[in-house]
Amino acid sequence: MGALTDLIYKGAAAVASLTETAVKDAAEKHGAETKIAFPGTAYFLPTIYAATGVKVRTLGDLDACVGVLKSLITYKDELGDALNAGLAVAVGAEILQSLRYIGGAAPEDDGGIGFVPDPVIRSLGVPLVTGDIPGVAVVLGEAADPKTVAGVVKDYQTKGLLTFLVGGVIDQCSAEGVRMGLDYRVVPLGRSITAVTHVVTVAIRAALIFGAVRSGDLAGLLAYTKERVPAFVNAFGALDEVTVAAGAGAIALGFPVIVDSDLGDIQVPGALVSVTDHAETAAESLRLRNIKVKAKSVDICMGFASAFEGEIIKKADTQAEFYSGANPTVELVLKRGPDEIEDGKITVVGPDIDGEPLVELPLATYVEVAGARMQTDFEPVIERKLHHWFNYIEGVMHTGQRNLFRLRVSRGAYDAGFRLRDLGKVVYHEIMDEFAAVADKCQVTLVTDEARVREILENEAMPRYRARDERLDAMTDESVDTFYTCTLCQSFAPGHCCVVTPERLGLCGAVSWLDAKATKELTPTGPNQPIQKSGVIDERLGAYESVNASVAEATRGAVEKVTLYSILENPMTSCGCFECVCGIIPEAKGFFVVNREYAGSTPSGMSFGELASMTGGGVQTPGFMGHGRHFIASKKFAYAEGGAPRIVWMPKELKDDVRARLDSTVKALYGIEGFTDKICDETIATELDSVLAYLQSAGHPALDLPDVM
Ligand code: SF4
Ligand code: NI
Ligand code: CU1
Repeated sequence: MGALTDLIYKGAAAVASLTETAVKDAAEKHGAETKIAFPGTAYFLPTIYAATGVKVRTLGDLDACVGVLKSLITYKDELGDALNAGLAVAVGAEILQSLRYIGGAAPEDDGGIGFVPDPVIRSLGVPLVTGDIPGVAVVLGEAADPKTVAGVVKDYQTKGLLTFLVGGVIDQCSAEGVRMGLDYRVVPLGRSITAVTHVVTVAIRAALIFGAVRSGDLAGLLAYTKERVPAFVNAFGALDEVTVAAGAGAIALGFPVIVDSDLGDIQVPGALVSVTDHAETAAESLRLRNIKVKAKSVDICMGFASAFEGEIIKKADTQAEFYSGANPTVELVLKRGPDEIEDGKITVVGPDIDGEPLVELPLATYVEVAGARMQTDFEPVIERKLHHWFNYIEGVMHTGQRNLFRLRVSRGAYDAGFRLRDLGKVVYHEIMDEFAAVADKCQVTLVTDEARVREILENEAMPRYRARDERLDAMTDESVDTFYTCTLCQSFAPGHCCVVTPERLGLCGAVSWLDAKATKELTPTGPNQPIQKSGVIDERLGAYESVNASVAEATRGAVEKVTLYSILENPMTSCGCFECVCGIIPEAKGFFVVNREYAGSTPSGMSFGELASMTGGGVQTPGFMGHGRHFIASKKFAYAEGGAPRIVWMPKELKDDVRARLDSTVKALYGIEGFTDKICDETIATELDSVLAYLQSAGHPALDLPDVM
């Protein structure tokens, strides 16, 4: 053990003295009062804040932190104490990186994106809980042979992992043609080893955002990252003591460190492991962190993985395009009787994608599913998946749905032999895999013949879409006798449970009542459990005894009372991955709503990130509530407080997105025309006085309502 602890202490001491000097120099140069903050976070310097509760705001605040840092380095020949020294390195690295952002300046280029803002972490919630992103890899150092590190990173990419790169590996991967960026799930953080802090703070903020871990609770923090953040570290190349000490910090957080040099007997089983054969690095890393990758194997010539979902195909690289703006297009999934279709039959009707690019064609993706447990309600649930499945194909890009979409096949894919039939293979394979419980048989037809596509569009698809929309519109909370819990996010937010009703989708925006119903059918003991609606306590609040009982059970007593329609009285809890958050503006007698994508300020003086930090982790915070975009135009939004007419401020983009539905809801319920235009946005005002002035001049109905609280 001696050799390892020696290295860790040496590295930690080096970082400590480096940090101390840098802080002193910065304070002398800029003054102790100078502001210091990472961009886009409500958690100050997250490691320091989470571990100690200290809110660093100025350079002067850092002195005390350097003191804490040094106190963590108490020399003892015990690995436990040495791990504390590793945490000291995490603190030191965070301070050193924060100095790059002095006074809100954009930092010098370090070859990566640097600090990861809170909204990005929140957006990762759903893919992480669904296993779409099965884990997080941190790849650092500089490989002896660039091909080896690029190979490992590409392997993670095809498995859907989120990989962060630190150090020389960034340039090595880039030279080897690894595609990078959040969309490709390979994120370069920076060339300096201290840039590793930017992934450490992601794990730490996950504990604060989703886990309701309180700042200052170091033990709770370490337990959370160890149990719930599926991350590990791969260190390439020669190891200096600073890298080893940083590795000790990772181990303290519960992340195994796999190095490609031979550590001999200083290895620590399960925590610090040598894997010298690069062909084994990925598999061994996943095994050590117990990460299971959902195998996706379709017999097509191109890659097929969730990691390709964000791939963009430019027009110049496109072999064939199917675009509603140019040709009729349609996607339709239909339920059929068992004798009406032939399982596994894939048919192409009309010309394939051969010819000089750009080949432009109509397209109908016509999918028929039969099964004893198949329901017409599942048609749209499966149909919406087509978008994701097509995007998972390397060399295929898909946007939109139903009769309005754009699908591109790249020239690379075409040259490799990809043809229309392969789209059918993917659809068939995925339906039989993901929807195995309801699909006994499936048949896929791809039509490019224009007359036939038009026929399907006009005679079958449009009437079917209309019928579904009518059913959705008619489907109210009153018209059903079952709601559903959703506890998918409990892997990150153990105390949280969503209640999903026809008029209130999950706060992530990804789970509607129909989705929940389908999931219950597909995995009976899964995350969506039915709640029989009974024991009305208060209709206006949406309070039910059965809902309370189910939520109490699902949260193991953490939440005992929840209302479906109130923001002020026992509002639903949030996990952290909500699309929007709302809060009160008492002076305007209303609520404002802000979406995750909006980076500016709101009339509350706070940004989305700051507001979001007021709620989450399964805790009820009356007055603040996370919710889905779609919920804004629901007749049940803030119903107990007076409904949608209470909305006084939203970012412009959000207004435009919900306008049509919101206008019609408010008109139907309250008889008010053109309501969305009465809502203020950032292009009009964000300062309270000017917001109030606008609401007055627009005749906003909230001003005539009683005080909101
Ligand atoms: Fe998570 Fe709620 Fe969405 Fe379920 S509905 S995935 S619990 S946010
Ligand atoms: Ni998607
Ligand atoms: Cu969530």
